[in-house]
Amino acid sequence: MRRLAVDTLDANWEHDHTVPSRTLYPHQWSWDSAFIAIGLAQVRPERAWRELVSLFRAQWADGRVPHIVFNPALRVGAYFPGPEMWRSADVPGAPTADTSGLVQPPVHALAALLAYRRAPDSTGLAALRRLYPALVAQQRYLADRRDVAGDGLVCIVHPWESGLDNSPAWDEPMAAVPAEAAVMSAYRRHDTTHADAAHRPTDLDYARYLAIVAAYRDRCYSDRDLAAGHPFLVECPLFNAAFGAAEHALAEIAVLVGDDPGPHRARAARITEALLRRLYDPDTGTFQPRDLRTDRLVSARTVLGLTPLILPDLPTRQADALVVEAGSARFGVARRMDRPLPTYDRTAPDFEPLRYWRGPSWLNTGWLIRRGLLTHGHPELAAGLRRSMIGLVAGAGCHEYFHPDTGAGLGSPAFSWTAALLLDLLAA
Ligand code: 9WN
Repeated sequence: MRRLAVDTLDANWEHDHTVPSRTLYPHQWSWDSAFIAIGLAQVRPERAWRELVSLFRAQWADGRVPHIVFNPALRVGAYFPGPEMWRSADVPGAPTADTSGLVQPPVHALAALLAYRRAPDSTGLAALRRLYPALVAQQRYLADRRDVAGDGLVCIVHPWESGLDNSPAWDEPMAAVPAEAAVMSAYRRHDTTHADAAHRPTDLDYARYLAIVAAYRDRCYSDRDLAAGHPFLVECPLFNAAFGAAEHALAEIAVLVGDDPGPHRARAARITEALLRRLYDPDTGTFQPRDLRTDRLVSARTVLGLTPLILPDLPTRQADALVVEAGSARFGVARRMDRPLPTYDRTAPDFEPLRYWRGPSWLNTGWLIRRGLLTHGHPELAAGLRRSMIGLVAGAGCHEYFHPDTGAGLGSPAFSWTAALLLDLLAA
């Protein structure tokens, strides 16, 4: 299995980064690079650092780390929507490379810390020193520009920023975005030529994705006065859990590079406190996204709500409630799991076992929750989840995601973060 994972990562390596998939996603993606670096650190530490450094080379002057960095060597149409839709070159402060204008969950500081711990040598320390100011600027962008509600949490402005693009968590806020599926006849979707359309987001989803991109692009990706009219404004539990975990990781990195960890610890505590105040729902015992356009928590129970378990300072009461939710029939985490962890409540009437983030099992969400279970003293549950995830790859290979009942491989068959996180799980 280790061999398969290393071969997958090697085949997807592209001069200074790893593509998530040669067919579906042939450019560099932000949070993919973080997960990939965690796995590369096990087998090719030098590449782990190049992966992160190349991504941060595309950081914007305002500190945002773009969710896609386009490879200029690829043909027009290699991915949709491509650079012609984003037009980053027109925006002051954007890098030389073409990029998107969105961000993804900031799991990079955690990735850098884990990569260093795996190979704590002088090369790693030099890379940490180089990355540290960029990681701090990434957090500062999110804290200063994206705290739309002024409550200490980051607001995402597009479902793509969550990384769980078509999660049922976004159905309520997306329903308010005006768009017609018919506009898609003017475009050529690239994803449905490489994957089954029945497994991917719908044309109506894509019409809304494009409408939100256009709204953000037409304001030159400025975050000023977003509350006054941007069509999608949501506080996501996973994004904010990553935001808090990044401050915990930065506190440790600060010690290694000779900076003061105190401000990072203080910020981490404030983020956990804000998550508890704004996104924890005591009635359901889980975290729910908040739609800032209605100021209401969305009701869908998705795997996003379990991810604040990665925060070491989550109080016992809420951590215990999340463990109960994880172990419920909705998610089925157990010492011996009979089925893989789904991305959505498997008892919900609109659970879809084949469609992308609306049911299938993905290794990155499982990896985060396993980490959270270890952090909060549940090694047997963490071991059950680990075995289940390794079993998925043993049965189907390094697929992008897996059928949440049968474990059959779905999406791209050679997906980089599956390979990378498998390497990390095998070493754990
Ligand atoms: C849009 C690359 C990315 C992941 C996301 C996943 C998917 C893109 C798409 O692929 O999103 O960003 O085209 O569907 O949802 O989490 O980073 O692997």
